[in-house]
Amino acid sequence: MLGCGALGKLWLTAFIRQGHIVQGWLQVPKRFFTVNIRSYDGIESIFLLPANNVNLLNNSEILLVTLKARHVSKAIRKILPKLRSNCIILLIHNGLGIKEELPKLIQPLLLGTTTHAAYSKEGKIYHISTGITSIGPGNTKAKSCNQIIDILHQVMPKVIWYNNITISSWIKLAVNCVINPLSVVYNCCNGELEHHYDEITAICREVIIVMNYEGYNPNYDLLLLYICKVIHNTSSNISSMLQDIRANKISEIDYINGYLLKRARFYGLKLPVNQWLFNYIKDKEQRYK
Ligand code: KPL
Repeated sequence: MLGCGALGKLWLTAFIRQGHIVQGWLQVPKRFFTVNIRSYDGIESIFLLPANNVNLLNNSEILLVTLKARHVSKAIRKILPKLRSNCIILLIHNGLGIKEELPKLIQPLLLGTTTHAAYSKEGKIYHISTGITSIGPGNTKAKSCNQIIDILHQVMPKVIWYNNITISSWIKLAVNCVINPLSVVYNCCNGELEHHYDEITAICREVIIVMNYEGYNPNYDLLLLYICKVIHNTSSNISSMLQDIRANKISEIDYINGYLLKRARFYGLKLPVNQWLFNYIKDKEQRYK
């Protein structure tokens, strides 16, 4: 596991419960680390897990990367020489635009998004809502990797395979374009956004315009309904962007609304609402002490 934040630890413990051998690859190397987790049904468990063991890494069948988007490509470049050629690399993160940053891989690459929600507080991971992980091929070598989905599905349901993952990634992008920056503007948990329907619809309209140019034609009402459902299901959650801003960390805005704006520029489009949100978050980040 590359990226041992809340989501990474959630997957690690889920793998262990199913009897798989796992390890964390930590930025500050350690031989072991603990994971203290509270599942969505309230059960608390503590695990002691191995970390930074090169032998284990050399023999890994799957490298699951749950790092924040902006750290993914650098971390993969570093670890790549230690991976065997058939080790599946699975990226699960918010936003789009990472694939373009990656080096050419000989390994199968899978791309995924998830609606599982988890956060970390005072050293403990809280799995606050279960969700769906959508996975699909990110290169031609991964086209026949769909059997891994059964294992991942057993580990942390639900996992769904898509031959074309890009549409799911765009839908997740739409969710994040709405919830993440708006939750920062109002400094609120996701559920509070139910009171800001006008902004939600305005952002969503702009996302749809770009999606149409990209060749996708999602139904506006259904997309809006889906976003509202995610807001409802994750109502007590503090979005990852608000968590970053509160902790004075650089957010994933470049890969969320920033990616949308990049594609819009490509088509000669202007997206005033998303541009405003992008500038707002950038401005916040520049004010960090
Ligand atoms: O992905 C999320 C995030 O916080 O980054 C949502 C779905 C908005 C849940 O909080």
